[in-house]
Amino acid sequence: MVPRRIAVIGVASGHGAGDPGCQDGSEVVRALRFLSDLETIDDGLHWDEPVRAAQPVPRDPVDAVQGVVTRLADSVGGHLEHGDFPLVIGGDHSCAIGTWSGVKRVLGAEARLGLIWIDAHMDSHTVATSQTRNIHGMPLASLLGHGDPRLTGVAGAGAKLLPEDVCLIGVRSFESDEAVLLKQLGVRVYFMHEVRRRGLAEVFAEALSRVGRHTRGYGISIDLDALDPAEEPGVGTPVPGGLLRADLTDALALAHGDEKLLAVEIVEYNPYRDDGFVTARAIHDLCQSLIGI
Ligand code: NNH
Ligand code: MN
Ligand code: MN
Ligand code: MN
Repeated sequence: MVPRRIAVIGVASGHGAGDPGCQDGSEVVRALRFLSDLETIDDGLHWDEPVRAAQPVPRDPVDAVQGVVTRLADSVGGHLEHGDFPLVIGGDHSCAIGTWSGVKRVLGAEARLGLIWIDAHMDSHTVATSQTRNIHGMPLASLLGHGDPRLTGVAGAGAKLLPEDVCLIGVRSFESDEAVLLKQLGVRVYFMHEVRRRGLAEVFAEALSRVGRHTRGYGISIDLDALDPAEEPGVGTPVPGGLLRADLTDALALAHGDEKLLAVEIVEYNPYRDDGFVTARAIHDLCQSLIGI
């Protein structure tokens, strides 16, 4: 594999979440040097200054998130164009709109982008269907072209992903409207019960082949609440019955060194709920298995 510099882009925003504590997640990981042993691999690892909302922060959260994700899309796209490997650390999951719109902008209109979405949730609401109105429950719908045009139009109008190029893994908490949308679109959802029955490694390998099949490349979006909260406390919306860290690191190793892996994001880290920085260590372990030696 061509050595690439890893560009870590923190997102200092919780404007899409009910609990905004994740806005400080990336800076805690940076300040406490949880990724420092990855600094020596390949062409090194470099932290950007975090992406934030415009000041003063717009009162409408959709406007606040739009500002964050527009800047993030520019940053991710710019790094890709320079040959860096973007590693986005959230922030709440609404940042996915920026990460993957930025990658898609660089690929261009013709090339398809695949995405593996690892999450306890579906994140496939629109403003019209969401009960909480929290934008971190909407980014996947938005990337598929559904929802508020301020979010679907980031880095170019229209859908950034085709339904058949997307897989969700680890889902166990959702509302009916978002499930109906994904079913209508034909998006493959590996619910937690299927993961438990078949094993994460088998499911993940199948997802990799699906997102790589008709695409130029693919990304991986990891919401830390996919992991089991008994093991990983540092998330804003824990849901019991999740993935084990060891199983996820083993599965992610299947994508290690894959030329078609274009970018990774790890989101929803809430340091205020992370007693003993257990989940910060999970971020390290996930990165290690994806991009370490
Ligand atoms: N589905 C819920 C909502 O829309 C929860 C979303 N929370 C997340 N998503 N953390 O990953 O508010
Ligand atoms: Mn940089
Ligand atoms: Mn989630
Ligand atoms: Mn999520």
